Amino acid sequence: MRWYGPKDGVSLMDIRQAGCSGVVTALHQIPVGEVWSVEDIKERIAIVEKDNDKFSKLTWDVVESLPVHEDIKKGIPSREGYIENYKQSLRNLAACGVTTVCYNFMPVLDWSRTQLAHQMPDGSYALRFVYVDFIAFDLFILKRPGAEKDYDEDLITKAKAHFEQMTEEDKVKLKGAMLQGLPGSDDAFELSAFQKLLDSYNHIGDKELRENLYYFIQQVGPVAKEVGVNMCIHPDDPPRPLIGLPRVFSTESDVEQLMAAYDDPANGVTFCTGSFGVRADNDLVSIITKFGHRIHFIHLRTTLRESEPWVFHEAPHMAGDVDFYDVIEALLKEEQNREKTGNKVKSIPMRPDHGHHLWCDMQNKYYPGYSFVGRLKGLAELRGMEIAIKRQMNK
Ligand code: CS2
Ligand code: MN
Repeated sequence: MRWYGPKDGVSLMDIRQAGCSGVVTALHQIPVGEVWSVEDIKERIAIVEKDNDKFSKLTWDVVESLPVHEDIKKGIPSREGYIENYKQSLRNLAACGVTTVCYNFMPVLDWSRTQLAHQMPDGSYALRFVYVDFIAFDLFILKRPGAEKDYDEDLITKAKAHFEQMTEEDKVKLKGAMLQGLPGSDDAFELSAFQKLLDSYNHIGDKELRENLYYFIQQVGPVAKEVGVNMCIHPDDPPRPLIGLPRVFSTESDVEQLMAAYDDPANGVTFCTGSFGVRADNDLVSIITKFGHRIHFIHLRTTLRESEPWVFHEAPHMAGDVDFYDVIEALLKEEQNREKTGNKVKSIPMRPDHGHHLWCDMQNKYYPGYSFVGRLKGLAELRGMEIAIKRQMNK
């Protein structure tokens, strides 16, 4: 399970008792771009392992994320210093034995939803993305100059009508959801500062962002390889350009291009079924079959596509568009293959990713999508399915 560190409402004991042997965490307190020192890394390891002499063992298995500074994404000269810092953080993590490192390359925003608390039929709350909400935010709350050219006319008309019908409370919620800030951070974006960040990307289109990503991996990849770190990029969420900003890791073709840009296992993928799976044109099993040996980390969750274009919510793990039977079987086959291919990581770390906020989760303050019992429910179902498929495969 993901753990946001000592200030997370979920405790390490909760995670242990959910049946986990590893945590996914990051040093969220260190500003993006600065080096993660050996001392800070060791401090986090000591916290994670603190009760290992009394109870079953917990270890820090995956870093999520070692964030990439915006200057690297923009490809401006100051990126060189940030790339050097990134390499140093990789060396330090490796020296402490933490060797799976997730990152992403989404400009400005990380994952985005227009609703952080969409009520499900059973009363629990899910994350949801509604394209007209999003367009309404862009045009009428943010008022981004030139935004109109990014949308079809009929969608703009719909968004306008929709915005006019929204209550003030809905508008505040929409703004809050869109500006919630980066995962693990307590600082939301402020509207004008947000627009400034967007402006700083004016010269960056799909082609430039792609080049900057490939440059980044070509620079840090050899260091990761040398020190034995498996880098794994998280796909864009949602997997499409947003708010005038390009996104370049959303499809199977994006995977293929990035894997080729630095063709070494150190350059790998976080296989997030929720992010890839929201696009009907992404064939999840095909991605596993072709690039399984480059998958170093797995996120299992699913969305349900409600309507086109781009209306989806995060469904119960077993009731969305992702066919987990097929996906888990393909992943287990990849793990079996590793016996032959000599890949040193035999069991790929997995986390259940986002979950619903259930009533029992309401008593605690959790980060959106990262409640405890909601995720535990997903994890328990996934684990049951994994065990059953394993039995079936070995018959
Ligand atoms: C989540 C994110 O959107 C998702 O699928 O897993 O919290 C993700 O972890 C970050 O965007 C990048 O690592
Ligand atoms: Mn994910």
